Amino acid sequence: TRYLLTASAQMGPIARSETRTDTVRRLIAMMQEAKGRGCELVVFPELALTTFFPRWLIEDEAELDSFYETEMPSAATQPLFDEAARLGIGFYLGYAELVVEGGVKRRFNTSIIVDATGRIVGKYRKVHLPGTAEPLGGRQFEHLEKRYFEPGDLGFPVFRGFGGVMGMAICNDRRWPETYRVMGLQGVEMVMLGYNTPFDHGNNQCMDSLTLFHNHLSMQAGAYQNATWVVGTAKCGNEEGSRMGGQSVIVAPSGEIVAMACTVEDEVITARCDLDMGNTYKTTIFDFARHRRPEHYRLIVER
Ligand code: CDT
Repeated sequence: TRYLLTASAQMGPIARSETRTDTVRRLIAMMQEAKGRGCELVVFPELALTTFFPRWLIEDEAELDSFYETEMPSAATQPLFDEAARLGIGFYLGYAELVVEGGVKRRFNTSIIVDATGRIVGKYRKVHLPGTAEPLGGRQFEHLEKRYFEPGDLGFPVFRGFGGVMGMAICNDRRWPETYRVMGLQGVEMVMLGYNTPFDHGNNQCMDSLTLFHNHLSMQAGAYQNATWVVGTAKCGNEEGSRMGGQSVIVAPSGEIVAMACTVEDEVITARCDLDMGNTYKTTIFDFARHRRPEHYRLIVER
């Protein structure tokens, strides 16, 4: 057994007016709680440093830029890294990333893994961007991720750390089986992901009423079918009038939920995750080398 005591640090809403310093303080408080409960790793949400700004059409470039990080860590986020090193705890953090390459601005919806010494050991950029590039109009909130980010260009890498094989995804990625399978083929043992999921995202009452069901369905299926732990962490509650789902979870390789948040506020949940648990599945029903038939899956990459 390889036990990894893991925390999911769900966040309640972040107001548009909340400063990075205030938000980092909230993250640090939850990191301390996680460490106090013996955890070695804490998973924060997607875009955990600001409000979920893709809900608005923001035409002023300087205003838009203010939601992105141009360096990581920065003066505002350094205290989180310092506290991680002081406590000896690692973390996953989602944030909006702005890089300038050849004089051109590039924007990504990004996450990092930071080890227990405060060093960045892995980076991922969200591949599946939901929503639209142009505002749809006629609705209270837009979902403009396709406008504000380009698709990630790093694939789905895995990283050795915390005694196992670690992977990352971000929000909408969790709904796609390919996300987990690409990491599953690299032997992933824990997938960390953060999400911001508004209840009105489908603009269809039937679909929207199943928001929390689909949240768990996706992560439980991904975990089971790839024999991996999944740690899904929400930013949730009523954020600037947009209601978002919570129910952050830690899912075992069996597909079972072993911990779940019961508020839509800042809340830390924890589980003792045995990274060896997936081996039972990886050597039997999901022994990929013996049972997969990739010659019949060509269509998946051709279309
Ligand atoms: N952040 C994010 O990816 N949210 C989407 C919902 C919006 S779909 C327009 C999700 O898949 O949860």
